[in-house]
Amino acid sequence: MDSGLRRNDEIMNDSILSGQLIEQFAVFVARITAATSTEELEALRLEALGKSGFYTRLKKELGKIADIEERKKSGQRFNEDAARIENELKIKKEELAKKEMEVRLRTETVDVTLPARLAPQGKIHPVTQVIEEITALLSDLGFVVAEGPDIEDDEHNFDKLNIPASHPARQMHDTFYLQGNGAGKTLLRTHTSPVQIRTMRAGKPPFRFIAPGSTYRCDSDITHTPMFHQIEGFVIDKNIHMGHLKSTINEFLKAFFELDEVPTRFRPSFFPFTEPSAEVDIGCSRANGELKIGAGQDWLEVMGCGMVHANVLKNCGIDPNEWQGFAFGMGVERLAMLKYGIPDLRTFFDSDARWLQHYGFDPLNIPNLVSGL
Ligand code: 2U9
Repeated sequence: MDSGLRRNDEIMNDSILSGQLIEQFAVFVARITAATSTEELEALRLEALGKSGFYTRLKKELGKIADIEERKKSGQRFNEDAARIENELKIKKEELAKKEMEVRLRTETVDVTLPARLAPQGKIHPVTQVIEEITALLSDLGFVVAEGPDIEDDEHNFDKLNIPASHPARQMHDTFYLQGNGAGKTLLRTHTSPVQIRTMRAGKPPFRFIAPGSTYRCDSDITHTPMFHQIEGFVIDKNIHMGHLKSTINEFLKAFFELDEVPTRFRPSFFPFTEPSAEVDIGCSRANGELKIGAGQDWLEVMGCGMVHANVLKNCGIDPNEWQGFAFGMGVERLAMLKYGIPDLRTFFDSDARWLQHYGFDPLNIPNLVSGL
């Protein structure tokens, strides 16, 4: 009795499954044929063959068919149906994609006369630009670039530059000390001059290089920022004298300000690392409150310079009776302000993108003397 009942249930179950298979196949084929868009077709594909689609679910049920013959028949039919559905989907997809493309080609237009939408373009900061310009034109006078660390020690920043601990010049530099006291304390370099010390100690004369870079002084007002930039020029060779210094600076200033003539005045001054020392003024006019460089009755200080002090050479193992040289130093921001009419030093480091758009320079336009500054 029991076994008779189970048999009836099984027959019932088997016929439900094969009935579903036959019925759903016809339904899917009809729906695929009627589909009008690729989105609708994709939804149908998921419904039939997707992870929880009809055929995927049914596959798990097939194994439960009790009658072996029936299971075989249903399995075969299942495989054929699933493959045919997949094929129908593919054919329909191509047909619909073609139709949709035809509609787009008929209806969508491109106005080729519209202005292009330009990608926002970054700008080169005036400090970078001026360093590039000065590097380009001094490289034409035979200078190469030397670099050194921003974090220095007393020895390279002061001692070797003829600025001993007791020297009042140390107070002139408002130094950011980082750690330690006495010998070996670290600091943020107050000028790029330690680069010259390191370069001299690492090599042998002659030398002809520039040292551009960031420098730091604990000072902040309308004309000072705690971080600023310097470029120093440095020449050590045989029989170098003040004439070489003056002609180099004169040529440099004419090239930098892009003028045929720039009157200069070398005013005696003092730096511990040069002797004699001078400050360099250029001729200008300030008529009607407008600064004009290169002409007029006024003077404007632009840089400092001098012959390298014999003590500095000795400190670096160089015999001052055999080798002499000159050095000059300038503030990059100051030169950028003068050349490009930037009125306020503090705006250089405000990180205001509008300021940079206004005062910045186009990238990929590296200056050189052939294509011009
Ligand atoms: C060594 C020997 C000599 C570098 C020099 C100056 C004069 C100078 C200032 C200009 C404006 C710094 O940025 S600023 O405030 N610099 O006036 N610099 S001579 O002389 C050196 C450097 C290194 C070993």
